Amino acid sequence: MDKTKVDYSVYLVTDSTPAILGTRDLTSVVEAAVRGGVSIVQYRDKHSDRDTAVATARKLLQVTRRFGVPLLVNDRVDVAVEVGCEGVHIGQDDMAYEEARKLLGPNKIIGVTASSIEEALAASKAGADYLGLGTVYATPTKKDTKSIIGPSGIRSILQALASSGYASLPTVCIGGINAHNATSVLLESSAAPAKSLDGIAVVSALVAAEDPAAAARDLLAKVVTGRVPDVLRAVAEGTPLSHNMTNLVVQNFAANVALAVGASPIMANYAEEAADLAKLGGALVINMGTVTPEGLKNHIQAIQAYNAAGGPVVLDPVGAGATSIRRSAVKTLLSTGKFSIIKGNEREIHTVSDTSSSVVQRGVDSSSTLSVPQRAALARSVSRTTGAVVVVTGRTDVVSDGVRTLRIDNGHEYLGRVTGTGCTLGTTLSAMVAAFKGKSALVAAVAGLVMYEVAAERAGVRSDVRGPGTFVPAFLDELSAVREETVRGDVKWLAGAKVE
Ligand code: 3NM
Ligand code: MG
Repeated sequence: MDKTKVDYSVYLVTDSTPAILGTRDLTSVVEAAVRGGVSIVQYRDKHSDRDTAVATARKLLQVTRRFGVPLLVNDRVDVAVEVGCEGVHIGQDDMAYEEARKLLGPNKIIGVTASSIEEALAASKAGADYLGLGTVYATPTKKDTKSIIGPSGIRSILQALASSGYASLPTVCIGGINAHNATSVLLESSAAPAKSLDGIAVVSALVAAEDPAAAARDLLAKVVTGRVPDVLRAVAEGTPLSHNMTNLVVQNFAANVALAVGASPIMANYAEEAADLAKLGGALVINMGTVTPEGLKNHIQAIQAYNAAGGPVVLDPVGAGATSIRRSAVKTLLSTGKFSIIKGNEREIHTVSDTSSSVVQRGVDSSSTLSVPQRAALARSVSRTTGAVVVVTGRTDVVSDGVRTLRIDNGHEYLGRVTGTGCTLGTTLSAMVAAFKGKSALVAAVAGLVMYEVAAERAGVRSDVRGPGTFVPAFLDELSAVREETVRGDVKWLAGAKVE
C-alpha cells in the first residue's frame, strides 16, 4: 500500500469495551463499517493481553486487506510489527515517534495525536504521516482527554501547520464527532485555502451504532459534504488549468464554465502541446463528442503526456455506445492510460464497462433504464476495473471510487434541455480534481457535481429564466456566485446539497 495515497475521510477507531461494543463481535462491526465507507481503521485496545491483541489485529487485517483500507494499531507498536499491518497511531504519552519509526521502518504509517500547536508542529517535524487533532468535543468514550479545543482550536492548529510548511500533511480530528456534527465540524475547523481537515475519526458513532454500515455511509456523506467548500476554495486559490480536448459543439460553453468555477481554460486539440501543458499543474479533459481518426491520435498522445507528468485526466466518453467506431475508440483510450475520473450517462458508462456490447445507443442524449442501486453497481464495477472515480450522471447521479459509492440528488431539468451540460460538467470535474490533486478524487468529484447542480437549481428557479435559452447565462452567473460566496466563507448554499 502506498502510504501517501491513504484516504482519511472516515477514520474508524475501535473500542472493545462492553460500554461501546456491547456483546457484538468487533470484526463484524469493522467489516460492516468498512463496507459502509470507512477508509482507514485503527485497532485501539487498552485492555486485552498481548496474545488476544495480536489475534484480534490479525482478524481485522483480513477484513481491511479485503477492502484495500489500511489497518493501524493504537499505541502497541509490537503488535503492529508482529501482524505486519500498515502502521500505528501513537499518543503523546505513548512510545516516542523516533523509536516507533525504527521498529516499523520507513514505509509504515505512523500517526500522532496532537492537542496543541506545539505538539502538532513537533510531530510534523519528527516525520509523522498524519496527525489526529483533538479533543474536539468532550466524549464519554475517553474520559482522560487533556484539552477540549473545539473546531476553532483545530483551525488554529491547521493554520499553524500551513504557515510552517506542513500544508499537505494529512489531518483528522477526533472527539465527540458524529453524523449530526461532522459537516459543521469540517466547515468550522477549515482554515482553507491554507489548510483543511482530510477527515474525521470516530469511535462510538460507528462502534456503538445499531447498524455500523448505515452509520458509515451516513458519516461518509456528511464528511464529503463538509469538504466541498475546501475543494472549491482550492480551485479559486490555484486557478488550475483545465485543458480541454473537446468537441466542436461545446468549446465556448466549456471555456466559460471553466472560468465560472474558478479554473483557467485552454481549448487545445493539438497533442504536441500536451507535454508542455501537462507541466502546468492542471488537468486534461478528453471528450469524445466529435471523434475523428486524427482526434483519437491526439487524445492518446495527450493522455500519455498527462500520465507521465502525474496530471489528472478526466474521460468523457460522449455517445460511446452510438457507433462501433466510438466503442472501439473507448477501448483504445482505456488501454492507453490512466484516468482520474470517468464521467458519463448510464449508457456511456455501460459501454465503458463492456466495449464489446452490441447494445446500440441512439445519439448522445441520455436516458435511463437502470435503478439507482443498479447504476451504483455499474459505477463501482467500472471504477474497480479502470481505477478511476466513476460518475454516472442522471436525475440521481452516482459517484464511486470502487469501494465507496455516493448518490447526489441535486440538479435541474434545464440541464437536460441544453446541449453541452454533460461536457461542461467534465470540465468542472477537471478543475476540482486538479486543485485537489494528492487528496481524494472522490471528494473532488462530488464537490464538482454538487456545485454544478446546486448552481443549476438556483438558475432554474430565477424569475428571469423562462426556458433553456435564458437558463444558460443564469447558470454561468450562479456557478460563479457559488464560487464567490464560498471563497467569502458563505456556504449557506451547501445546505441544499443532497449527498447520500
Ligand atoms: N482519542 P468518540 S478522543 C480515542 O482526543 C480518542 O485524542 C481522543 O471517541 C483524543 O468518537 C477519543 O466516541 C475518543 O467520541 C473519541
Ligand atoms: Mg494513546
